[in-house]
Amino acid sequence: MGMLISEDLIGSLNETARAAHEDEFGALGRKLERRGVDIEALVKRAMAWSVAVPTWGVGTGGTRFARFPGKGEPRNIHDKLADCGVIQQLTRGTRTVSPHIPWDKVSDYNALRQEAAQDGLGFDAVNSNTFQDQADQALSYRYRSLANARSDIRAQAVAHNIECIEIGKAFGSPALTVWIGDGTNFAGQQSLSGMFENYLKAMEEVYAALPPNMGLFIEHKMYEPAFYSTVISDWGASLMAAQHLGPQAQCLVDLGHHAPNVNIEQIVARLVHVGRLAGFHFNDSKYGDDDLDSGSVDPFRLFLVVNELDEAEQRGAKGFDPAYMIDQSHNVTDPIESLMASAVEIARAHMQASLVDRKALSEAQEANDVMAAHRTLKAGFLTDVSPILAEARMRQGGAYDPIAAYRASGYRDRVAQERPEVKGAGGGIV
Ligand code: LRH
Ligand code: MN
Ligand code: MN
Repeated sequence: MGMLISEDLIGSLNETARAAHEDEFGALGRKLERRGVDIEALVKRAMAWSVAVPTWGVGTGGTRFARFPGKGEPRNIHDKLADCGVIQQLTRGTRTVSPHIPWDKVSDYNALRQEAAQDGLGFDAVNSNTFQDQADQALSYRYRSLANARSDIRAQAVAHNIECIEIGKAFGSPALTVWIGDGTNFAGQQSLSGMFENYLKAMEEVYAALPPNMGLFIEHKMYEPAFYSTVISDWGASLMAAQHLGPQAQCLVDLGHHAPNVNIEQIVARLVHVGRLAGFHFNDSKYGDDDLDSGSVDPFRLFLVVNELDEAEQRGAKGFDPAYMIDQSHNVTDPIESLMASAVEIARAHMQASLVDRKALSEAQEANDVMAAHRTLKAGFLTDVSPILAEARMRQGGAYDPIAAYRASGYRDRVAQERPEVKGAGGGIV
């Protein structure tokens, strides 16, 4: 691994925290022992956990109204990989990155794979982008892409996705993720059924270009940028498309892409049941696709979703192998800090879910003992698993407190000397 943050610094900060950590880790170990749980097994489980970081997440985000650039923002994919390397070095729970094409376009993808490996990183799903126009593009996506009424525009969008599959092969990516902004802003603008049929025809061509070991992840979103109708608006449309296309197509759930208060954990359960859960884009939200930090608004909802995943894993649900990714936009924080905090919160939910006594839960459910069932589930959520997470990080060379170590390292100031300030404000998500 590249020396992004001094290992001596991480080590000395960890030593300062050591006595308090050991005290707290010991106390938690004894508490769990009384519940018949071996803390050592949980530490191993925490060490094996990983969530992918989006390359677009390390840049300062923005909204439709403005973007306020941050200090030392990454200039290109090389800087983004370095920032992702820092996140992995300190948290040890983000072993892969999820790239977005053409935002991360380079001339040699094999070389980029080697570069990432030097920072201890591999590649997760490649994301295609037909929701924006690029400077060198022949035809506009103004009236949308894979579901466009015009076959030449659909063909251009198909060709881009096939190029992303080729890039994914060079990266060793497990999947191509396709999210389209296609839809309409006016009633009558397009045929609702015609758009879906055009989408399926186009996606058949994309699917046909997949190598046998690559998945096609279909990401639904209720609205935005289309505000009257969206082609792949929910898990129903997503599942229909996946089932139409074939076994390599699966449904990706972005936590922010649903109506407020939708029971996302139940969507997870349904997609697990049908063997089509591709994976996740983790974030948090209050109103819509807010792309806030994971666990920052409603950690209990995050726990309930991750609990469904844990349950599926523990019972060995058929074909269950989801890809976990973060998908957030950081507007008022240092993106590295937000991504580290989020990675820790997602790992926390994973540990809390791992603590749920599945046997006691199913016994309570069978006996229709509602309160016992609820209390059994909640016992996981209410346990402070921080010492397990810290132990898992430190055993792998990570930091006791990733954000404190990052701040002490002066990394942002250091890279700001090489990365010129981006002037001006504009809209957009990256
Ligand atoms: C769409 C989305 C999708 C994109 C990303 C930038 O809202 O969640 O995953 O690829 O944002
Ligand atoms: Mn997403
Ligand atoms: Mn989104």
